[in-house]
Amino acid sequence: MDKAPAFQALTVETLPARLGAVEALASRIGADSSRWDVREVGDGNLNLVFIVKGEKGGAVVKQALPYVRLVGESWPLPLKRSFFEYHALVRQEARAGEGTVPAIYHFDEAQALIVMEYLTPHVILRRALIDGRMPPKIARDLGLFMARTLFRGSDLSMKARARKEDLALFAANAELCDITESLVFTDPYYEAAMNRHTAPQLDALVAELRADRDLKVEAQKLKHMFAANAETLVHGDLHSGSIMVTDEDTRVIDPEFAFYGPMAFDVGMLLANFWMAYFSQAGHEGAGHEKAGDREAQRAYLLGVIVETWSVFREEFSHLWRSERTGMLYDRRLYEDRGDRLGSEQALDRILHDIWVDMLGFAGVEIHRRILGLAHNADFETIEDEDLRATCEAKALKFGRHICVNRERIHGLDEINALAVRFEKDLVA
Ligand code: SR1
Ligand code: MG
Repeated sequence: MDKAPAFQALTVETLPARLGAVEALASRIGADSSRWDVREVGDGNLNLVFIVKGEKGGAVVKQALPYVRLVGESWPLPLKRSFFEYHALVRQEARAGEGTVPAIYHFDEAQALIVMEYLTPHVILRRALIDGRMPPKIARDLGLFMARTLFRGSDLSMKARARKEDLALFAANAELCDITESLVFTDPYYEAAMNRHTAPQLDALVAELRADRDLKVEAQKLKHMFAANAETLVHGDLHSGSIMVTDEDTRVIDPEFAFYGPMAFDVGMLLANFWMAYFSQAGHEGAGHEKAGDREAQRAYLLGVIVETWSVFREEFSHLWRSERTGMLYDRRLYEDRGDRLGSEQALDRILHDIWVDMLGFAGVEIHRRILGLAHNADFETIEDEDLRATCEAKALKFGRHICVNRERIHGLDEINALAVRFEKDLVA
């Protein structure tokens, strides 16, 4: 049997010749590869991303590199992450529905590349929020996406053997989990070599957070949960840079960090990114034609998105609990089949309560790592005035600490959003 050719990174110049014979690509964009227009557009931390356009249309080619692009060849990373991304996309589409993730046209494991749908005129959600746009459907689409993928990938829905086999498959995504375990849960809380923060403005606050025993205990407890609670297939990197939007459409992309972990992780990471967008708005006021204060509507929109995302998640999760609970957990024979619907509702309330509490913890550490760790986000990074950026970041850091440490005592969306407003207006010591 022929061996698959060894991995070789694509370039703008080599892509047409190397992929010209891939039928799934040629049939979509046009067979004459000499006429393809190729652009490398990857601005993420890890991979190459090409947009390829031909006479019939366009497609995206995403290829993993054997190292972390953000850092360079000194940080090797397995190509197999592309395999996990492909398998996660397949499962997410099956669980959340067609049109929630990009359609996959072709997967080449040896070349670590996925050919997928070119989403246009979509933009990255993070960019849209920085620009002051208010895509109207994101809360509903993302609430549904999370409820459906997280419920249907768990023992609440899947047959026990199928889930355990899948868990074993994704357990090999260890290096990507290791990135999260280090960069999210540990590095922000000590002077790790690759950390950076806006200095000297944040120095005192950063020292305070690194000396904060309660915070560090919580961060390690959350890390333990992340590593040991293999509850469902999570996306694993569900931030606003992993979502593409138009006003009508929402797509979740980039699930290469997928693994079996806690349901609350995806929810917490997503809401953390909305809260960071909220705290960064002051830094984008006055941009272009806008005057100071012009981002008030954007702030209200973001708090509304947080409320709606959680409400839709909760409602859909509850609906699936009642209609699709076919796994080995909370067996219907213990509840509905013997007329005890209230018992099953009590169990549901408890599960949702646990997701809520853990979600707040994961959100808190995600906020911290984006300001103190290696991988920052554009919401804050694009604020050029460093004093203004630090002011926004400090509020977010304090809010993150509060929701992480006090998460058992925060009871609902009104309370959490009122807290966000108080931190934003500097009304909290
Ligand atoms: C070294 S990778 C840094 C970050 O980029 C990815 O998008 C993940 O969020 C990861 O933590
Ligand atoms: Mg990514």
